[in-house]
Amino acid sequence: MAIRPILTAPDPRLKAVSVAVEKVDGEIRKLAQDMADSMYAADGIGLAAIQIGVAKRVIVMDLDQKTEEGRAKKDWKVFINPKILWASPEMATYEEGCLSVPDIWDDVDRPARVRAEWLDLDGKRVEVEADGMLATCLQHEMDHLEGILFLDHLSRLKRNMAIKKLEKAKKLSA
Ligand code: K2U
Ligand code: ZN
Repeated sequence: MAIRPILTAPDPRLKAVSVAVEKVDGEIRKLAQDMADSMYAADGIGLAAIQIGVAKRVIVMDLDQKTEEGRAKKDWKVFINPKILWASPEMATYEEGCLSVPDIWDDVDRPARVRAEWLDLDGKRVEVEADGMLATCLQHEMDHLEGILFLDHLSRLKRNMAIKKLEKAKKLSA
């Protein structure tokens, strides 16, 4: 159990391309637990390992809606070495935010449905066709594994304005 600090943009470490997990072992299970602890502490619904500074292709997610008392049951899922096998031509738009891009939200268009595969914490291969929030969040987190933030999908003007706001916030909190 360890809540680890979440990197916030601008930070060159968030641009790293994460490396594949060779073996799903105790180290990866501890990393996944720390990621889940950090995600819940920040009230997020997803987190990529790079967001806590670890450039490994690991994502955790808990899309269950929170109740007043917080999440009724912590039912987080782990996605190791995720790959998108197919993406629909139809697109969907969600207002996205990011624990690494505090206080900035904007609409992002992404394929509405994706077929993806990954390894679970037992090292077992899973393949699912996802739509809705799972499709969006999975694509958002997989962008992180390539060093891509949702800001990179916005217009140059919006992205530059967001970076300026983030730089100012960092200076004020330094
Ligand atoms: O990478 C992340 O920080 C994960 C996002 C999950 C997400 C973002 C966009 C679309 C779907 C899922 C966060 O965990 S959830 C958004 C958020 C952002 C800041 C504070 C709290 C929650
Ligand atoms: Zn994010």
